[in-house]
Amino acid sequence: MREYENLLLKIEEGIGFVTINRPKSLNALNAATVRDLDCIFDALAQNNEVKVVVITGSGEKSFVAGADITEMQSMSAIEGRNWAKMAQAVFNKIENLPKPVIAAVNGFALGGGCELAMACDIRILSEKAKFGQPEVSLGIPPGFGGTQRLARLVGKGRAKELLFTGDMVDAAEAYRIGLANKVVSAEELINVTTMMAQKIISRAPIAVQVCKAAVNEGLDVDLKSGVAYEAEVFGLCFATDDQKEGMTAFIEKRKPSFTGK
Ligand code: CO8
Repeated sequence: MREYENLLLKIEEGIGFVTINRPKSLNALNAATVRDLDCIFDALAQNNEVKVVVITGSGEKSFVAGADITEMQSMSAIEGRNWAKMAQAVFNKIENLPKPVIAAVNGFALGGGCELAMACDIRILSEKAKFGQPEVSLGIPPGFGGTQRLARLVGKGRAKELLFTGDMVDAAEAYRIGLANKVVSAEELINVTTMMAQKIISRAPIAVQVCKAAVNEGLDVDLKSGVAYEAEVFGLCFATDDQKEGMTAFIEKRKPSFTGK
């Protein structure tokens, strides 16, 4: 895989660790970083060695402190719309990657950082994490999916409060309102995230993949269409070796050994 200007990539035991690496600006997302994310997620989708992706931020203070304000300051309306569309396409790509993506949120997840974390499947927070959509203090609304994904995650009323006030919430509050799956100490963050990734890797990969697709598809359609989609992918899994292995192993009272086929 190639070198990235503002991202670090480490692949270890099936986990692709992506680190946003602009610590001097608290890992703010400039256009070059969003382009890097676009390329890296294309590469991760194709890389069979990678089963689960983990995204985190460089340094101890910040996951991502938003889109880069210095780059946005002088944008025209058309440039603003194009910037939002470009980043939205990349975040949609992350959300629909056919592998689980976990955000290990090590500090500030503000604006575009909160939106990036919400495009991931699972969010594990350090106690130091802080979430918020402070865009209204800058004269703009969120533009990387925040108005949509926040409401889907925490509900309409709480999303509107966070969007209208621009307030930050700490990790405990983020957990309470459903923005976080787990909160752990800063020291434990990568270990706990790795353990969850390893557990997911030990399960049947195609089954995990179709779970992700079914949840994502289902949330965009009515319940009847969602459960119909579920029936299709459920049926499809009976054509896999892993379904035979999983059920045989259960009956033989042993651990399954999945191949992803
Ligand atoms: N963009 C650019 N630089 C940033 C950003 C950012 N989002 N956040 C922090 N930095 C820089 C600071 O300017 C500072 O640089 P320097 O050392 O050169 O002065 C450095 O990072 C360290 O930051 P601070 O000194 O401010 O650190 P503090 O600990 O005092 O404060 C905060 C940390 C609270 C995170 C503070 O930096 C802050 O409020 N940052 C901005 C947070 C924010 O408003 N984020 C939302 C940005 S807008 C956005 O994400 C919209 C996405 C959708 C766009 C739609 C397109 C049209």
